[in-house]
Amino acid sequence: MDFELNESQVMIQHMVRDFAQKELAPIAADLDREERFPREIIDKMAKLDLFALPFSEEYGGTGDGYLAYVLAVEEISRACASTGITYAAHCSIGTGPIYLFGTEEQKKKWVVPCAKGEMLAAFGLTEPDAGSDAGGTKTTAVSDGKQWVINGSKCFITNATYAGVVIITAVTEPGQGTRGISSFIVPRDISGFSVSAPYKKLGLRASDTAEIILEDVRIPQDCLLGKRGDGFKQFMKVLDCGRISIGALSVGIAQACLDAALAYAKERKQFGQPISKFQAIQFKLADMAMAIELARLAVYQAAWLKDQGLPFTRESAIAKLFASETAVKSALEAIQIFGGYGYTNEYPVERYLRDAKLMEIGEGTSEIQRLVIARQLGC
Ligand code: COS
Repeated sequence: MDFELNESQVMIQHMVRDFAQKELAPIAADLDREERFPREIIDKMAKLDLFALPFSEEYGGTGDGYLAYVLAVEEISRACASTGITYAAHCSIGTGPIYLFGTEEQKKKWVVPCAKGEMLAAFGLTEPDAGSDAGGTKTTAVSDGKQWVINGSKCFITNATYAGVVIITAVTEPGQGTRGISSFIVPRDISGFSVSAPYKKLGLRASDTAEIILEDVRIPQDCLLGKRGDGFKQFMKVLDCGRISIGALSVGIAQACLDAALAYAKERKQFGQPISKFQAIQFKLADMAMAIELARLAVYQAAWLKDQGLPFTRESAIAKLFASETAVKSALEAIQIFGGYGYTNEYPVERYLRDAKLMEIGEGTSEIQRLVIARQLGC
């Protein structure tokens, strides 16, 4: 068993850490306060080929694989989780479905610009009445022989405002449950497609989340992704991948909590010495370090399994669940170490808590992850 990252993965990790700490960390608090989507940072990330990491060279990628991409998600999120979710939603669940299930033509048309970072992608599964029950999709797609006509709405869609393409699910065979759902590639610039104003969120405020409304949207027949009726299973597979990136995002946030809390504990003096000298604080820091290390191992293992072409449904759910709960706990403990200062926006730890909370909700709540793990156990 080899736990070492290879030379190229270490290089990517260091390059992204350097970029994120120099260019992103110093502006993360302002982005959050201004609720500003950092377009210029996205362009810089594209120049560094970060969007290309998980995709093969024939489709505009670098061929570095999912583990390399996960290392990048972690480092970006350690500096700014809003940018982390923008990046992860684009690569794993936005571009991922076309990369996994698209025809050669669809991949050339959509994956290539997405991998180059020339276009952002979004994933449209969730609806007002279909959240954890992803099979409850109400959006419909009806074929008139020449085109698909789509009607419905999708909510909580990351990157909705900026995406050039959205992959959505819609019912094509009513009454057939999850087997009657298909998925479609919907180009953004099309009549009947509109996006609401962004949601006002607790955290991840510099990321874009909005509702997508589809009113008699007509798309060509060749926008169907994979086989008719396969949409639900495709999206479950995509979520298996996406959950690894949410795990990586969580590890990044948790690491930022530890970084901040440790630095503060060494500086802050009470009773005549730095508070890091007190066991009460040391135990908190030790527990954080332990949980982060375990979460990181779980995330890397799931990514590694995916890169090897091995099953990873159970591992990705475990990684997402454990890492997201670790992020929330780490943020709470970091605030406790900062005391009253931690409760103010003078320090970043209150933002870390607000950002971390979404990790327990998005791409399947903690309760859904437990369900997935239990089913994998054969329950
Ligand atoms: N990979 C491949 N196939 C899968 C799968 C996976 N990870 N998970 C389920 N499937 C398949 C099943 O094998 C089943 O196939 P058959 O029709 O051939 O039997 C089919 O999909 C339906 O599965 P199931 O009966 O388990 O569906 P449920 O409606 O019970 O839903 C859960 C299962 C709850 C796990 C699913 O709805 C889910 O993950 N919900 C959360 C959705 C979510 O994460 N939402 C947030 C997204 S926004 S980013």
